[in-house]
Amino acid sequence: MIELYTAPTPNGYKVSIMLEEIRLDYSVHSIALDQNEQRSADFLKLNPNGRIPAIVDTDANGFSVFESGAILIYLAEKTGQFLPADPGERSVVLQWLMFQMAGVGPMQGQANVFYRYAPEKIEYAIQRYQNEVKRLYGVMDKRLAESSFLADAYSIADIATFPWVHASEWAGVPLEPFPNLSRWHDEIEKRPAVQSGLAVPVRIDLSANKDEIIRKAEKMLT
Ligand SMILES: N[C@@H](CCC(=O)N[C@@H](CS)C(=O)NCC(=O)O)C(=O)O
Repeated sequence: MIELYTAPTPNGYKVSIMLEEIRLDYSVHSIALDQNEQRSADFLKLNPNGRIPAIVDTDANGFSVFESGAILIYLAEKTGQFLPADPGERSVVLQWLMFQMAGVGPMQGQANVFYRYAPEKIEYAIQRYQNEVKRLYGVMDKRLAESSFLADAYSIADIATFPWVHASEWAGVPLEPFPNLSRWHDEIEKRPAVQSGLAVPVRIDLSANKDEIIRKAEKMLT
């Protein structure tokens, strides 16, 4: 059994989608980011970085894993799914996973902060991060013109990237200029496991709950 510590954010959805895809038994611990539960002493034992997601594998003597990319690799290796064994094929998956972890996530996260949450709107910072997200989306759009998925088949690279692209509007980056990325997004969105994963710990409608989400994010960022 996997214990998942999460919140309704793109990094959290990566792991809930993965757990739904691999059909592993899991229980959910919802972490209230606006109450700073991610910085509590108990949670810091699981993730010294004080961020969600984190998992505990009760079948492996309570072994815990933090960093969403490392969690996806752990679960893929544990179940032999969504990360090929062949060194070349595996490397392609890991290249796109690293691209997400080091590029799309951090840049889009900062675009969210400066475009959505920051009380002071700093035009230079908004442009800087939105333009970087657009550049990264362009790289994926080109790749997806010649490939159905980021790697050669549906993999943890797609699972890591989908929740961020799914929330592109929140960062003020529309998907229309990226037709291949849009096609990829729409196909992945239809997967039943993806729909179930997006409802963990609760399904959030970003546009309907805009003010509340911004208020909660402001609390977390102080
Ligand atoms: N590199 C980390 C990033 C995790 C991360 O930034 N999580 C955010 C939610 S998406 C969080 O916990 N934020 C709480 C905070 O900043 O205090 C990962 O991929 O797991």
